Amino acid sequence: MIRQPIITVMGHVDHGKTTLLDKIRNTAIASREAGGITQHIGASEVPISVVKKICGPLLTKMGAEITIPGLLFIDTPGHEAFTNLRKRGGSISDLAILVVDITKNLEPQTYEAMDILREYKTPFIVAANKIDLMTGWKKQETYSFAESFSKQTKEVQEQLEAKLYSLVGTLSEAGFQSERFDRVTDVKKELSIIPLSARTGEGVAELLMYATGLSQKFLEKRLNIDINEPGVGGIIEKKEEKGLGITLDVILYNGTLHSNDTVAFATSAGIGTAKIRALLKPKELQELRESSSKFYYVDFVSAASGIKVSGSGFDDALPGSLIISTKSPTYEQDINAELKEVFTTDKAGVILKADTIGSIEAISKLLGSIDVKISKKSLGKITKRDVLDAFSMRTTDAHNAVILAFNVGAEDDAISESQATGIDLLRADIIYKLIDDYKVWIDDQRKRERDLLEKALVFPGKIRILPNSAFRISHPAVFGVEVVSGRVKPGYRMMKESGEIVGSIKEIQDNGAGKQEAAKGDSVAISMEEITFGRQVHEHDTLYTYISSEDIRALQFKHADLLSDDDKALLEVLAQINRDAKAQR
Ligand SMILES: Nc1nc2c(ncn2[C@@H]2O[C@H](COP(=O)(O)OP(=O)(O)OP(=O)(O)O)[C@@H](O)[C@H]2O)c(=O)[nH]1
Ligand SMILES: [Mg+2]
Repeated sequence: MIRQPIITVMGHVDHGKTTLLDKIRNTAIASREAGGITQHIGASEVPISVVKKICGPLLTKMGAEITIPGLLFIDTPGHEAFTNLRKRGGSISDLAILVVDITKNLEPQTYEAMDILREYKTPFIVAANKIDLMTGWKKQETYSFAESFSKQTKEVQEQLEAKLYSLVGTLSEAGFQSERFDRVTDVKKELSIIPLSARTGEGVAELLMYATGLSQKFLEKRLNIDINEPGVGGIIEKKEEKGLGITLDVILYNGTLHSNDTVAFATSAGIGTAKIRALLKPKELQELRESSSKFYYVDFVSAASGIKVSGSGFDDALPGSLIISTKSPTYEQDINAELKEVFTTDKAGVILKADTIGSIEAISKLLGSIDVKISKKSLGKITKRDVLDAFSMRTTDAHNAVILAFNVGAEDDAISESQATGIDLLRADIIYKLIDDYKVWIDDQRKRERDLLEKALVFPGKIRILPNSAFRISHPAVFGVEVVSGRVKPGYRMMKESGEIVGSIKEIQDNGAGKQEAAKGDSVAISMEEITFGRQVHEHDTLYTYISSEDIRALQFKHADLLSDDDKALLEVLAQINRDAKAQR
């Protein structure tokens, strides 16, 4: 049997994913969403009859006989859900539609979506949405872009072409060759851009024609399934439903699931199993994520399908996990393999917490791509144990001692422990934001380390004692100096050109105010406890910071990035003084 292709709609927030599906289904789900934002993964089946009605004669234009029974669309709230639908051994999404608001071009989540699509080698079509917002656009009563476009004025057409041209440019910068669909010569090498309006419907015919045609032409093998096989799918959401208890929203992508099957899935403690009590299917063109009142009970369901599964024992099921009928002889192996792959960690690294297996998987991949190691991955709130584990990572590398948490809160004692230990908790509910926060954190960390290092290191300095500037002769001696090169700080030991150490700087003052450092060009007063002015030091004397030969080498080779050219030259002078003094002794 040929199953329906699973087509995931992705893209930046508000670019029109749900509205596009509404147009295809003739529903109005987007307008009912709280805050106008999609917060759950959706799934809905569009039978081929509806596709045919929208496309008309266009449908056969791609030259393939249409045998697929319809399209199973997955609506996503941004990127996160997408990886939830990915399973070991291949993705359950056969094809994707990347929705781009043509008035805005590419945005962060668009890029993130493209990264994910590239990573999983998922073929996709670009829907250049909101063409009706072109100034002067005259809405036409048609689903066909070609027809509507031909009826627009030359100015409007040019305006749209310019927008598309810019889109092609940014897509190319992102590494994807693309063209307006009717100019694509090889669909395997170039992305097809379909200009459309989810609001008016113009262009939806071409979109469906491409989605159907590409599936039929290139995915046929993949869509061939044996419905007698045990059902295999992915858990996209776990929800409490009135009268049903904890239910699972599942995308079934292989085989058949029966209403009396026992199914296995991943839990944080390993493999869990539960007996299905009821299988509920949304009616045609209805959304899986909508209220279950629009569902009907079925005895069995075959792939591909979005279904709600109810039964007792799903409480521990991890969203994002595989769900497999235990009739499958390999269910244990399959789930264990998945758990192992997702939860494999490094010996040393940051600590990752997330809400679903899918997000653990996605964030792990993204962190891996910037060479960040992870020492612990787990689901759920940040616990005190996590903070302690992060703390113990300090011994490996200070940059490992941090917790990255996606879409989860923190236990109270975890927060107090983090404050006590100084372990930072980076929390975000957008994946790329979490990664960005981590990058910022690392930069801060490096800067702080550098500051600390700068404080701890002794840098070269050369000062000259000013004439008529002795404020005090001794206990301590206080006199004016000019910093000729480098810098001096309280605590620095000073020596003469001969290498003889005269004492250390006690304080630096500038017009009566204490200073932590005086740099080249500054004239300041310094105090030194051990000397008597006029005896060990005199007007016009030059003094140098004493730095041991080993420390000079350490500065030159390990911390060269902290040195100016002047510093480097002065270090050479200091090294020479050390050598001469040693030869004298
Ligand atoms: N003018 C115009 N507005 C559109 C079009 N498509 C969507 N919109 C509007 O854009 C806004 C966002 O649309 P949604 O469909 O909710 O966007 P979405 O991509 O599903 O958003 P999330 O699911 O939250 O990521 C709504 O106000 C829509 O009415 C279009 O083609 N033309
Ligand atoms: Mg939406």
